[in-house]
Amino acid sequence: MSEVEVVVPDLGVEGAVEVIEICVSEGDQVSPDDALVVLESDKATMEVPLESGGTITKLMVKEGDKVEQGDCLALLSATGAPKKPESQSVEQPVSESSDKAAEKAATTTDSAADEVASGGVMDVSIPDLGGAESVEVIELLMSVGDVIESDQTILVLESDKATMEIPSPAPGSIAEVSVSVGDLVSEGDLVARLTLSEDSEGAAESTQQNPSDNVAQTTKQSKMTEPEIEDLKKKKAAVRDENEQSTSTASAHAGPAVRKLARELGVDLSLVTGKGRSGRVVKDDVKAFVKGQLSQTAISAPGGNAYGLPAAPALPDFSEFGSVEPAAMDKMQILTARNMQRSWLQVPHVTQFDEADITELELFRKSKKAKAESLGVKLTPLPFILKACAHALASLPQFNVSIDMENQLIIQKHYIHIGMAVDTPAGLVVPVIRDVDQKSIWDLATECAELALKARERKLRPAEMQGGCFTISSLGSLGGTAFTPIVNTPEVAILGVSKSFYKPVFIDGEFQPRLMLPLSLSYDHRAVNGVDGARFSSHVASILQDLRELAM
Ligand code: CAO
Repeated sequence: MSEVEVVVPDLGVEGAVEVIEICVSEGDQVSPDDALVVLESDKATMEVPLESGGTITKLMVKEGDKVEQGDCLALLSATGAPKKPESQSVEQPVSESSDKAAEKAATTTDSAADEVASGGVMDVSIPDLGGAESVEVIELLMSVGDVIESDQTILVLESDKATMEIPSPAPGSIAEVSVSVGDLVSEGDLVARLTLSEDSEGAAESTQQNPSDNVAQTTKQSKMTEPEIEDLKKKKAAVRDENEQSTSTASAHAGPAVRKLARELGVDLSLVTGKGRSGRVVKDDVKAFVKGQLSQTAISAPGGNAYGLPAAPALPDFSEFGSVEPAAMDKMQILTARNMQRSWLQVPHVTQFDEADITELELFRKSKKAKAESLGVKLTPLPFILKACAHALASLPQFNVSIDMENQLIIQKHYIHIGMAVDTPAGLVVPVIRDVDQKSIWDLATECAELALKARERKLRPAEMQGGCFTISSLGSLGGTAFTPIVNTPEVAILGVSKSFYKPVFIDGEFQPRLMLPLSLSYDHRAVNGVDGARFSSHVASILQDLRELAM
């Protein structure tokens, strides 16, 4: 056995590139063609495979290092001759041509852009891929009607060893998409038709136009007929779903080997949490994700599909019964639907109904109206309900947990952060108010209003929607007498609040009109038993009935 240096081959790239993934460890037995590292330039991700088998004796680089041609990546105690003796060395592997192609792809067809007059329609074709042919389209980052800028990536290709981004050669709007994910393409293949912006030789047009504007713009510039416009709209709707998926996958940061593994296992990379450098998804993340999914399946449905449910029958053609109009679900609708379904199927729900007598609370709240106005705060019942729930969570800590069924753990939380369901034009969002137990009613009123406003303006940061222990869903301003809210997993309980109403209550020998607030507490019966469910709701009710209970 001889020890050899595995070096960075000619990458056809100017300057240094980053090591973004190390695919082996010291001591690993490796075979020819096993990936050693993944390198990344501005435009391409390249896997460096080994040409000889043997044992990795030493790794000379770590993730994040910058390397150039000839730099030593690892020492290999090689067994046998390199697989390709004509290669410059063991370690002269890689996708030289693919990488050059990627660089070429990155610079694309500037000349093509020059050839076409602005305001016209331009065919966008696959550029010179450095000789590579039949390269797979793995991501489609455009759909009909999209307004794009020059150099914006519209397509990602992947060969065995390299991932290449294909940028748009000019600004404009996409009039036609000629390829789909999974297609194999070669130099010269048409991928899209681009309606050039009037100022395509200067700055790109604003990308903030709405989809119908885009269609109109395309129509105007390419002089489309009415049937063509209809056809264009249909195509746009058809690609939207696929594009949604591609966009989410595109946002995953992962090398070709990882993407290949994910495809083989049918894993949507956008759902995988990357534990590599800068959130990069590595092979172990994909494997851990699959393991997690399998164990969830085992827990929820031994011997069945994910939930042991029969497949839903195909939908009928509703247009047979009257006029219909299908509309693509947006990302938030898809996410909400998935979360609700998962929680509904995984959590054994029980809903406890109760009523809180808020007659005195409402008198107190109204007595604070002037102060609220002077503070510029709207004082609704919600901050009081938040405070009551925080007190109940502290008194009944079995509600302030998450369940880890995989590891059979109950995770007790020692903080009290409460989510508040907010109805927005874009759908349901749940901002989280931190340390509710430590805040005053005025603080909570202010924060509720600020978070609800941010939610409706779609300005919430992800961190503002994370870390909740419990959720309140208040439909009190709308009506209804009770409902069964779905637990916002991984929390174990949620309080639904309906509209208060007067009812006669028998007190001291006579009926008195009392203002009652309906409470609907749904909880996860794995974490909370029925007695505690009743205790929690009556604890909340007793505080709302008499705020002095907060001091007890
Ligand atoms: N009974 C009677 N009136 C109530 C009430 C109740 N339970 N709760 C609130 N109100 C009143 C308020 O006092 C206010 O009246 P005034 O203007 O006269 O003071 C009015 O209803 C409107 O309140 P609001 O909705 O502006 O404020 P809020 O603090 O009660 O709620 C928020 C804020 C963000 C929770 C709410 O606006 C919202 O979006 N609710 C929907 C939540 C949701 O979508 N849940 C479903 C989730 S799926 O399970």
